[in-house]
Amino acid sequence: MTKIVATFEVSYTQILNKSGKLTGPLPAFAQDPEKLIELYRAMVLSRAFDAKAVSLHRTGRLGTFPSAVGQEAVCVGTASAMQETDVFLPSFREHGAQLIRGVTLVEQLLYWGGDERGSDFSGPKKDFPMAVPVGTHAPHAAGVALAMKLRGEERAAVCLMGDGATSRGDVYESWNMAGVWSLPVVYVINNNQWAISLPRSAQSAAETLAQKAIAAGFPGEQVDGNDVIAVYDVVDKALKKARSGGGAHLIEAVTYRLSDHTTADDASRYRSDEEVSARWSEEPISRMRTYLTESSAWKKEDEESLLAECAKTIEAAVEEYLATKPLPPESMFDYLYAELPAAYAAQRAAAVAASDENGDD
Ligand SMILES: Cc1ncc(C[n+]2csc(CCOP(=O)(O)OP(=O)(O)O)c2C)c(N)n1
Ligand SMILES: [Mg+2]
Repeated sequence: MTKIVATFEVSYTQILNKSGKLTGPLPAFAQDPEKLIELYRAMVLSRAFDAKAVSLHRTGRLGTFPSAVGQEAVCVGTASAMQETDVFLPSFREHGAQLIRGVTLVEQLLYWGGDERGSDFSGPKKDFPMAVPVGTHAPHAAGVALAMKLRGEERAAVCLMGDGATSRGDVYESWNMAGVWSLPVVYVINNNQWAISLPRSAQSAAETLAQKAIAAGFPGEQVDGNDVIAVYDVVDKALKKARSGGGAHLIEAVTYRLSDHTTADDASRYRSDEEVSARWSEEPISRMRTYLTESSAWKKEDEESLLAECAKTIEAAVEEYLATKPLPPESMFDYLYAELPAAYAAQRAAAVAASDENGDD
């Protein structure tokens, strides 16, 4: 005898399509145009900051930077659905989300400029610093969620990662524990179709990345990652469920990386211009602007003043960043160990001596 012992389905949610038309009813939170304008403004600021960061890198004033052009709705929708008391564990392409969490532009510039103080957030003290090692923050997210559960708190952890991260062993281990212990954690996959030069098709033979959660015993779903209303809505529901004891959830936000992987990459070496230009028609900001404009909530003058405001905010942050006195070179030894191992003590002393010799103060 053979019988079916398990079946599963993976849903895909979209509310606003690429032409800025509604494909389903607006969720309650989105009935207030002010809320939609807030999401739109955050996406525009994120993109403007992105462009500035890339030009700072090009002119030698910032380290390698991972642009998130085209993926603003994933970050803004996810972070906007979070409560202040939730804990955010980002990977490295999440400046749009960190902005909403209260990490300042200056802190973000310091981080990408190689200054440790950029990870000492003045805002969300409990949020984690960016995880540059791919997927290593997923087990941390399960640990954070376990602590919340043991303490009986109504909070949740949110872990954002890329499509490539879903192939990592530690990510599977994290999902396994999140399922077994029914942890208050929401995993959001920013599926931007690429892991540097590796396309999604070569990343996994699974039909969706969302279904990987089902093997771990909790729901996985897809959302249009270029639709900020839909991203907010599915993350909001998953978070409410997680906070009230309903366990873990995985959301695969389907989007596209319109930029190079980082400023150290040249994506034209592995993908065609045609592919990229076709994807520009799906990006999240213009569809939202179309929707707001057509529903008379947004005018040309609003757009102009928003762009001017973003430029001013960013310029002020850049000025403060560039005026920040760098930490002394020996500081690189100071934040890893409670007590510096002997082998590094000599290196630290050499760094102090070298900076004294160079006249650094
Ligand atoms: C453990 C580890 N292996 C390799 C790398 C090098 N690396 C940096 S980003 C990246 C691809 C990540 O792809 P994805 O998870 O899809 O995130 P995306 O960059 O597309 O946002 C790789 C392999 C790394 N940072 N960490
Ligand atoms: Mg990716």
